[in-house]
Amino acid sequence: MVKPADLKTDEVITFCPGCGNYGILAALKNAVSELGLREEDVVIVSGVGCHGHMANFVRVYTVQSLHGRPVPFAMGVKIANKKLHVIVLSGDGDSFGEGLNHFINVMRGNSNITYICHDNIIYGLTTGQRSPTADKSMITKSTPFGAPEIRIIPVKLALVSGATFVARSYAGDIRHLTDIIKQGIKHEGISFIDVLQPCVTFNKINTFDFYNKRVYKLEKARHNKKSLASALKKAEEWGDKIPIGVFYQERRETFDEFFKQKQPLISRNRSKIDVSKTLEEHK
Ligand SMILES: Cc1ncc(C[n+]2csc(CCOP(=O)(O)OP(=O)(O)O)c2C)c(N)n1
Ligand code: SF4
Repeated sequence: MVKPADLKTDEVITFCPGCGNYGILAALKNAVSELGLREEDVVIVSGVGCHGHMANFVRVYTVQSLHGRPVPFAMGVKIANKKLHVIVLSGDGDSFGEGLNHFINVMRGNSNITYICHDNIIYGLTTGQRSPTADKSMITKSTPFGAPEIRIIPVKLALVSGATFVARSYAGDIRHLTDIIKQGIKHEGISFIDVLQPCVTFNKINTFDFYNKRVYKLEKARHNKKSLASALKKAEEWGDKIPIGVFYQERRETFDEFFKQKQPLISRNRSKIDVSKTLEEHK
């Protein structure tokens, strides 16, 4: 079995000291190791942002795609070879700014993909502009007077978009995050995990201290994860108490089950397929 240390690459990790991304990196490696997955069966597709650099730091197949566009890449990989475990790493800007349409469509399409959002409530890589998950009142360098838009609540958006596994975890609780990622990977269908990820450099509000005082576990709160109504109610909780854990889970026909894909496309016999006519048409 591959150990977390075996999943280290030779790249120099460029996250700021103390960044919440270190916790996500550790939990992701733990999850791959504890599930006994083979490196060659895991594909990470990231967007562009600080989160996107993580594609360089895990020794599995990885693609760093474009800002806001990890979903089309990930779906392409999954369609070509449904046996692979495909994991999207995205940011709150990547997911809910540039990539919002992809987010909604992949949730309702129920592709068998694990979608992890590094939610630091800020644009980290571009040095601290407002993100769609920020409160109206949050002052940033791009919004010195706050902003008129109310915040997007990732868990709520995933729920109303039709996701079949919706969870939240916290980069400061690596054990909890590891378990949630493992559940997400094992889930048949789309699994969405919103990770509370402190950006120690540009977000001075949502710090480790802020979350340590507020997070509590749904697992210990007798939450019924089969009830969409209960999940939506919990999704609205954001104040003195912030829930983490699995909000909702259901089993529904997946993207590839709908298309009755019995075997990965790459294992189909391609020797009798003649594409010369199509190539000719597009000359
Ligand atoms: C199409 C496109 N638009 C904008 C950018 C500039 N850009 C790069 S990263 C980023 C925001 C990153 O924020 P987030 O997705 O939350 O990731 P973080 O850096 O916080 O992990 C932006 C706007 C880009 N690279 N490509
Ligand atoms: S800018 Fe923020 S999110 Fe990016 S590496 Fe630094 S602390 Fe982490």
